Amino acid sequence: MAFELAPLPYAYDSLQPYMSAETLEYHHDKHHKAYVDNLNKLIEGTDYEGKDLETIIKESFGKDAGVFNNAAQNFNHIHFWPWMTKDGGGKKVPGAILALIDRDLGGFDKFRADFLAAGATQFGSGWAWLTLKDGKLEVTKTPNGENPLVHGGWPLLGCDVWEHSYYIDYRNARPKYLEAWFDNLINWDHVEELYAQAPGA
Ligand code: MN3
Repeated sequence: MAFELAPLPYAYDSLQPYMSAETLEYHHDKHHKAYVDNLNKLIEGTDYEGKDLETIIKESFGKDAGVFNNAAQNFNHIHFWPWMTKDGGGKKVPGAILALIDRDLGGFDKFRADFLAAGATQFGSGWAWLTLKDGKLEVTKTPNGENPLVHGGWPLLGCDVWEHSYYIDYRNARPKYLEAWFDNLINWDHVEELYAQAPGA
């Protein structure tokens, strides 16, 4: 069965003023849709057809760039929408996650600084991540559509730092976008859900 575009879990204007309706209309309806459509076209009639998204991502990494890029970006965006919520962000971290941040990342403030730095220093398009790997949290960054799944990790939180995610609202000011995103939009409930789903958790 072909992959379908995951619906945006809120109204287009619900993340304003931190992310505009125009950004979400383009980002979800054009960019995410294109990844899904391209993925379906590329896997039709191949061994990938019928496999689940994570399997396709892992099997195509380093082998089939077109399939990989579109499959990974579909996965990343399926989570990017619920990683954001109106009135989110800031220090509303659930206790269980905060305890891990304290244990592995030197506390909330250092985690925030490291996450923002990862996003700001990713050269060109990519993602900043809070990743669970070998039972420990890490802050990482990846280029293009790459994600922690292909590096033995499990993504708990990711911020899209492709220009299509911020250029309409912030122009070239990626660090401003990252700060606004982190402090006002993060949906920690989805981070907690992913933590509960982590392989081996
Ligand atoms: Mn994107």
